[in-house]
Amino acid sequence: MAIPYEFAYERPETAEQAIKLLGKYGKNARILAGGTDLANQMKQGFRVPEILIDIKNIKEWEVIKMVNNELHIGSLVTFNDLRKSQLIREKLNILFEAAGLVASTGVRNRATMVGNICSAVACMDSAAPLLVHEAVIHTMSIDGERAIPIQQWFIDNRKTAIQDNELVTHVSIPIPEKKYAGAYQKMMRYSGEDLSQSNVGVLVLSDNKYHVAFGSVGPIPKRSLKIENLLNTKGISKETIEEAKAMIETVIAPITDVRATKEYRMHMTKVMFERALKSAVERFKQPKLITQ
Ligand SMILES: Cc1cc2nc3c(=O)[nH]c(=O)nc-3n(C[C@@H](O)[C@@H](O)[C@H](O)COP(=O)(O)OP(=O)(O)OC[C@H]3O[C@@H](n4cnc5c(N)ncnc54)[C@H](O)[C@@H]3O)c2cc1C
Repeated sequence: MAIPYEFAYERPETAEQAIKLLGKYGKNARILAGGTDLANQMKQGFRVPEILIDIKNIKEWEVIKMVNNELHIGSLVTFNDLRKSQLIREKLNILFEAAGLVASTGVRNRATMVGNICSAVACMDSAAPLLVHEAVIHTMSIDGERAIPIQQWFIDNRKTAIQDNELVTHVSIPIPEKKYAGAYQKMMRYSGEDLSQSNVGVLVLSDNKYHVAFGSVGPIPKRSLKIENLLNTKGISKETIEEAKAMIETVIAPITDVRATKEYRMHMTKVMFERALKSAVERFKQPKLITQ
């Protein structure tokens, strides 16, 4: 299916050129990264921009790097870049794991992590890992720069805190000073190219602290401070895990759609939470690089 209308196309070489164009066209412009979501949205008429601003020539945004105690992931970093990065494998094992479960190699070669959180479709795979790691989204516009904590980024299904004249330059993730380990669980109808029916991320930190986030089971992915408080205060035991699983009923709000019923999502999210928690605890106790 072709895109059934005309639009202008610009490919700026620098961040300054890109934000100037965005400042000029505002809500009539769309940033183009990998295009895996945007091309479909334009074909279906869900997005009808006057101009596409293709950012792929802005090489500084292809980078994954450590800056002091933060890991920075540029807005052109694809899911396969994440998979190839030793830094991600060593420092953000949960994101490495989630990236490997996104679609297929072909899609992962083009799809960026930043495009994923800008599309903000509830079933996205990068949200739970970024939520448990308390990532910060960095934006730029002709009015200046903003740093938005990921907890404030997702406003509704497909709606984020970004303004019409802003683009995302990178995401920063603070690396905990002490030992930590994460685990990600994704449920899909079949292995391979499918969106998640439900997903769970768990991060185990030193001093018996836990971060827990859920995706695909409500309009926006979210962290549950309630479940975290329970685990932080009572520790991990068979009883607390059962208590936390019961609590999930009050935390998530799954719907029935073509991919699963709400009852199945609710049941399986509890199962996946337990698997993710146990796996993260195991990795915390016996750290080793994951390969899958
Ligand atoms: C067949 C298929 C299977 C898929 N399977 C999965 C899956 O299993 N899991 C999953 O999570 N996702 C999946 N996806 C969706 C995933 O490919 C996208 O969400 C992707 O990550 C978006 O990145 P992109 O670079 O392609 O963004 P684009 O399509 O270029 O852009 C997406 C949106 O983000 C905006 N945008 C992009 N970059 C910026 C920026 N720097 N600043 C401001 N706005 C920006 C664009 O304007 C657009 O609105 C799948 C897609 C396809 C086609």
